[in-house]
Amino acid sequence: MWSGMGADFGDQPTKRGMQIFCVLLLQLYAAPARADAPLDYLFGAGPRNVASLTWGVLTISILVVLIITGVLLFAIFARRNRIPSTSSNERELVSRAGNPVAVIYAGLVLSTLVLFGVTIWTMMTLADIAAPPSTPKVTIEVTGHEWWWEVRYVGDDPSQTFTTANEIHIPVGEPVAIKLRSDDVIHSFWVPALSGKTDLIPGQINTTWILADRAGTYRGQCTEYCGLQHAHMGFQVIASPKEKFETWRKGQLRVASEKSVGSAGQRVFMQKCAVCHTVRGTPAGGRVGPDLTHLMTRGTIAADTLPNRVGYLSGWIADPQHVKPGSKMPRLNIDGQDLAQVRNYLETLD
Ligand code: HEC
Ligand SMILES: [Cu+2]
Repeated sequence: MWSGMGADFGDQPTKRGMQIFCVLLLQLYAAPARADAPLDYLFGAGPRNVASLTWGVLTISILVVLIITGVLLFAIFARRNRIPSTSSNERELVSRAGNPVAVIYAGLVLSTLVLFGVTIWTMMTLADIAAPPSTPKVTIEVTGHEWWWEVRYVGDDPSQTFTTANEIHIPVGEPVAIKLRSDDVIHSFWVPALSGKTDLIPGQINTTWILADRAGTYRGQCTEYCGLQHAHMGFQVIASPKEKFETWRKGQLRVASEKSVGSAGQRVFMQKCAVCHTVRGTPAGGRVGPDLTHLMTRGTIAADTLPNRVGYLSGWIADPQHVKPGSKMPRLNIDGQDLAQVRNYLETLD
């Protein structure tokens, strides 16, 4: 009976251990949760030297674990065989032939050298990425809000400046300066494939820079716990070739489409939404929520939480608290007709 229980107790932790191990392995190797916009720092598109450092330190660490495990196993099993198993209580003294302390010195010297090397490599990489390789031509101000990102492109003059949300477009192969502010609590800006983390601190402007050497969509995420919807405070960085980026930028500089000026949907918007949302070129000038002037050019809504498609958009407007409980956009008790009209209006904002 005892042995049976012993087996039970012995088995479970091993199984659990295996499960955890497998999950960790999967985390490393499985396809990212969103293949179209991976949250991935091992195969990034940012500064090469950071990736080399990551892989280098990872390899060294794995080697150290393997070597130490090997030496430990050797010590356990090789020794065990050499000590004659006597049934008496007499134990043979461990002999100290040669100079066993030399092994300790060798270990100390070796690990000091390796650690010293890694420290220097890290310092050199840090110094390398402290400043961008060339002066950034594009400057973006990113403001953290609970729980979304305001993104402002700062041009040479005000006519070249515009605001959008949750989607940062950058030209490929060029460093882009990012100025970080917060409107409420501390957030943290992280695009794993492109850069390290930088905090957004109320009352302070932190700066960082990003560079994508491949076109693509990279996911970003707030990584400083900032309240209820912290996990749904994502964004996307979309890196495209220079001309494509310029086309996008020019598109965003326009004021809102005039397609539905004076429509029923716009009236509902002015009544229920304009206190919080801006639509440039119309009287709607609220600053509590994201700028919606070109909402339809964005791939997702609610900080990379929902795809920007008709159904999700209606669902969001009808009940944002269902999608992101605690969100600063309240449930507006909007009836079916108003909902359809305001949604139609939003769909013209391209
Ligand atoms: C009290 C302020 C407030 C009001 C009123 C309000 N919103 Fe919002 N809205 C927000 C905030 C804040 C967010 C960001 C929520 C988030 O992602 O956590 C938001 C997000 C959105 C988004 C997603 C935008 C994006 O790019 O992610 C849409 C679309 C939207 N609101 C439409 C509307 C419409 C339509 C109305 C009127 C029926 C409305 N809102 C009324 C504050 C408001
Ligand atoms: Cu946050």
